[in-house]
Formats: sequence, structure tokens, C-alpha cells
Amino acid sequence: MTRVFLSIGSNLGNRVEHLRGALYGLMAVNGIRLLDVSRLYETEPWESTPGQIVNRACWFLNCVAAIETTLAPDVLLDRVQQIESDLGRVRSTASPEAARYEPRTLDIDILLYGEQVVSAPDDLHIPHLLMHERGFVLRPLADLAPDVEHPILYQTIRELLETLEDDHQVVPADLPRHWFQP
Ligand code: PH2
Ligand code: MG
Ligand code: MG
Repeated sequence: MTRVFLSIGSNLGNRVEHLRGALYGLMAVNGIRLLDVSRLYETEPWESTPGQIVNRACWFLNCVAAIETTLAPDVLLDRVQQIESDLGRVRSTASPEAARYEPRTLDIDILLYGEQVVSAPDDLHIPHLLMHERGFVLRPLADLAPDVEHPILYQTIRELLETLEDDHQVVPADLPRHWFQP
């Protein structure tokens, strides 16, 4: 069993429903046990088109989930991508660069997989390559795992958050604490 942290985000359609769907989807996978979920945050989009930034409706709703899994990293990636497509995400045929920042119903990213470092040619990088630069990742992750250490940077999530230079806004969402009931 390995403890894994996943970043979950949506900025299209019924965002809370998409996040809920992601969590129920994870709970239904053989070999995954959902341990905990962070608070929800309204987050300013990172590197998207300028039009999105002024429109709060296009902000993301982000959270982080802690799971325990017996699945290997590549299998886990396959399962979370299946959940993304089950919930209606259509991957663009545009270039991978353009696709990275287009609005999405649901995005699930593997942040940390135990203390393992994974660098696969097929685009799977663990720890997530940008996690330490992003408030929308570190803030919810610090709700669950402030003392966990980044396996390459050797700093804890709390330390990374304290020294973070990211001026994108990350605001706790105005939702009942029990927006998700396992
Ligand atoms: N995901 C991205 C790009 N930009 N911005 C925010 N605020 N939240 C995200 O989840 C996010 C993003 C690529 O996956
Ligand atoms: Mg992402
Ligand atoms: Mg992704």
C-alpha cells in the first residue's frame, strides 16, 4: 500500500459535481482506498487565456485527495484518466501545449506517490513537475500533509507553501464543509 496525493480540479460546468464524481470514481476503483479530502478552493487559472482570468466563472475549483493504493503509478494514471473521460472530459486534438491549458470538466493529477520519483517517457512525472510552484496545489495539500517532504526538493509542503511565490489567488470556497460525504 502506498499513500498517494492527487490534485483534482474543474473549471467547466458544474464544478462541485465533477469533483464529487471524481472522488466517487476513485472510491469505486479496485486497489484504491480514499483516505481524506482537503477543503475546496476557488483558484485563479494558471496560464490560461487572459479572458478567463477576469471571469470568475472560469476559475477552477480545486482540492487534493489522499488515497492508499496497491496500483503501480502507470496503472493508477490509467485509472484516473478513465475517471476523467467517464466524467466527460474530451481531450483536445490540439497540440499537447494548447491542450494543457484549455478549460476542463475534470483534471486529476498524481502529485506524490509515496516517496517515489518516477520519470517515464510517456509524460508521467512524479512528483508532479510544477506542484511546488502552484498555490492551488500546495494550499489544499497542506491541509492534509503539511509535514510530508517533497522527495526531490527535500522541503516539507508547509515549507514550500511558506516560501511560495505565486500571486494567483487561492480562496477557500464558500461551501458547506460536508460538500462530500463518502
Ligand atoms: N490546472 C491546469 C492549468 N491551470 N489553474 C488552476 N487554478 N487550477 C488547476 O487545476 C489548473 C490550472 C492544468 O491542469
Ligand atoms: Mg493538471
Ligand atoms: Mg492532468
